[in-house]
This record gives sequence, C-alpha cells and structure tokens, in this order.
Amino acid sequence: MRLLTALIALAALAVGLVVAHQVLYADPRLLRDVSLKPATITPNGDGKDDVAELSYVLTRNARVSITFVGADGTRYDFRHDQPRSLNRTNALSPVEPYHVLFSGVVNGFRRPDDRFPGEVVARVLPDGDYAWIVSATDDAGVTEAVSGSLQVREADTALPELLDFTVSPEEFTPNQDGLDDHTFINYYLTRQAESVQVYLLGPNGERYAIAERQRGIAPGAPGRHDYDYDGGINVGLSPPPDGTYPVVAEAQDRIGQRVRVTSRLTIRDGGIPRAQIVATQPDGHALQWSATSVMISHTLYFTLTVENYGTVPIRTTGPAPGTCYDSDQNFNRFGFAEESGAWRVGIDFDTSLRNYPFRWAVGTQGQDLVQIGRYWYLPAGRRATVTGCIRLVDVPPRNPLQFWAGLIHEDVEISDFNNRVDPHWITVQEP
Ligand SMILES: [Ca+2]
Ligand SMILES: [Ca+2]
Repeated sequence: MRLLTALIALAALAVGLVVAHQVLYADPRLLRDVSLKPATITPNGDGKDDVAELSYVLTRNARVSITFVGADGTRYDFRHDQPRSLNRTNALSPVEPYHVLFSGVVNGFRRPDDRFPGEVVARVLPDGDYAWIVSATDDAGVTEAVSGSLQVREADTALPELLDFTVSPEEFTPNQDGLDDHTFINYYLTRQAESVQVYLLGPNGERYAIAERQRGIAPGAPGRHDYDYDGGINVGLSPPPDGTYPVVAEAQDRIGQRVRVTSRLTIRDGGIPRAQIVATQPDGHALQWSATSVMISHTLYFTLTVENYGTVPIRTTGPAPGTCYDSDQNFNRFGFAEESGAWRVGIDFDTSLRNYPFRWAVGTQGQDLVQIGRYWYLPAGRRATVTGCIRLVDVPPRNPLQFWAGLIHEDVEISDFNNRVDPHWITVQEP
C-alpha cells in the first residue's frame, strides 16, 4: 500500500514536471528573451566596451542567423543558418539562454577603398548605426526574427594585410639531394598581427604547417617575413605526398579580423633518402677485402653492396667503382670534391689524415645508376655492388691497422649505422 502511494506520488511529480515544461513554453514564440548589451561598442582592442553580449532562448530546435544591417541597407553576416537545439528547461532548473560574444567582427566583406588583393575572411564593422537581427527557422519552416540597434564607434578597421605573397621556386624536390631541396615563402605584413599561419592545404583539408625562419623581426610584427621550407625533412618529417598544393597564409589581429592569401607549390620526388651498406658478402660481412696482409706498393681490393631502401632516388658523384687510389691520395685527386646532397661509399683507416679520404660512386652509370637531368641516381629499392682499390704506397705509423667502410651523405650526415662499418685488420709488409 505504501509502495503504491509512493508510485502515485512519483507519477504526480512526473506529470507536474511535464506540465511545468509545457507551462514554461506555453508561449508559442520560437525565439524569446533576445537582447544585445551594451548597445554601443568601441571595437579597438583597448579592453573597454570592445565586446557586446547577445542572448536568446530557443523553444524548439532551429537554424539561427545573426545579421547586422547598416544605415545604407548593407547586410553583414555574423552567423548564417547555424543549427541550434532548443534551450532545455523544467520546473527544477531555470532556462539558460544562449550567450554569444560579439566583438564587432563579422564575415569578411569588401570596402570601396580596399587595395588588399587577398581574401578578407573576417572584418570589423566600420563606425555607424546598425540594426541587429536574430532570426530562427524551426524544423517545420516557421521563421521568427527579433531586432534591435547597435552603435559602433572608434572601430579599428585597418586590416593586417599580407602583401607580396610569393612562393619561389613554385616547384621543388625535397629529398636532400642538394638540388631544389628548398622553397622560399615571403610576405610583407602591414600591421601587428596576433598570429600568422602559413601552411600547405592537403586534398582532405589537412594542413602542413610551415615554420617561420627566425630572424630579427618577431613573428606577427609589421614588416617582411620569410620562410625556408624543405618539406619538413630537417625536423625528421616526411614531406607531403608529391603533388600540387595551395599554399595559404592567414593573419589575424587582436580584434579578430582575418585575411588570407593563397599561392601554389608543387612537390616532386619528395621524401627522406635512406640507404645503407648491406651484409651480403659470402662470409657474412658487409665489406670484403682481397687480403688481410699486403706488401708495400701492392694493392688492396674491396667489395661491398649499397642498398637504397627509401622511397626516393639518391644522388651520387664519382669516381666510378673500380677506381684505384694511392694510399696518400684522396677523392679530390680525381676531380670529385665533396658535393652537398651526394652519397658516396668511403673507405677510411686508423691513421688517415681526413675523414674517408677514398670515396666512390654508389653504383655504376648505366648499370645500377639512372640519369636524372645532369646527375646520376641509385633508384629507390635498388642495390648496387661497389668495388675499389687502394695501393699501399708507404708503411703506416700504426701497423697492423684497421680499414672500414662508410656511406656518406655529403654535407648532410653520416648516420651512425653507416659509419665505421665492418672494420678489418690489415697488415702492411715491407719487403
Ligand atoms: Ca574599446
Ligand atoms: Ca632535391
């Protein structure tokens, strides 16, 4: 019996809540309690009256637009057809209206005296008297609108313009081969911005951010800014996939005005180069020598195999495999100085005067290597056998001594796993 009483009481309460809900929204209006305060704003970022607060209550789900209309009839969109759910309420919790902060900034529009060639994404209303209109359309297509007035005074209307936006070159090959590995992005910013973002825009809207080069001028400060873009390789990132991308720069100022400029950039043969010396010799070693002991003035021969296990071709120079050095020579002897971005096989030994004095191409032209432009490359996924020889012309200060191999990416790095590969003891004998 007591249980039944309790159930009846609960049911009554539930009915009461539903009734309360209905009573609260017995008013058939879709939009209620609409206000914008204060009625005058001075959007200049000085912290005083910069922002007004717009409030409203929806009694049904609706799409909401907020528009400002100037004295000359010009309409400025702030929100357009945005879906919003009704403000839920019942007898126990009072309705909590929507609150929207309005800083005077509306969707971008052009003014007759504009010289800025890019897109104005968001812009402050110029000084003037405006009507604001909040309109809502429910799922049944019923539309209601409420309006009031707003004065804008002392608006700071200058835009943070991005002028002279250039990408040069417009096509590059970020793959660390020393050729066209960088592109340079440049603009002139006309006034202080809170932020400037520069990015490549991918086909699915993804953004590849490009960092500003640190110089005397601070990011966001008025003046000329430049960016040196290598596809992200120098921070260990793979470049975006090959293709043509919009390059976008967006500046935003402290009151929320935003502008955007766009250019284009093509990436070709992009990727992080990866190569190694592989252990493929019959004895399980990476480096095979013709002897462990050699008479003075006689010649040592070696064989090793290089593998390009990356996704981009690696560039090389000479001399060709099979070339023979005297032990007191180095690679300059054959006219092949170090070249930024080129890969070479090197041999080094304990008492050498410089790093890897004996160097060879990472394959043979027309056999392992393919020509791209004026240069020779070992294609992705390919292996090449490299041979070479060194004629021992004098007895080294240490004897026996170790000889080892390396795979050098000139002016970039010798990665740890490609350095001091497979050292062997060699004895040089005098007659
Ligand atoms: Ca102000
Ligand atoms: Ca390149």
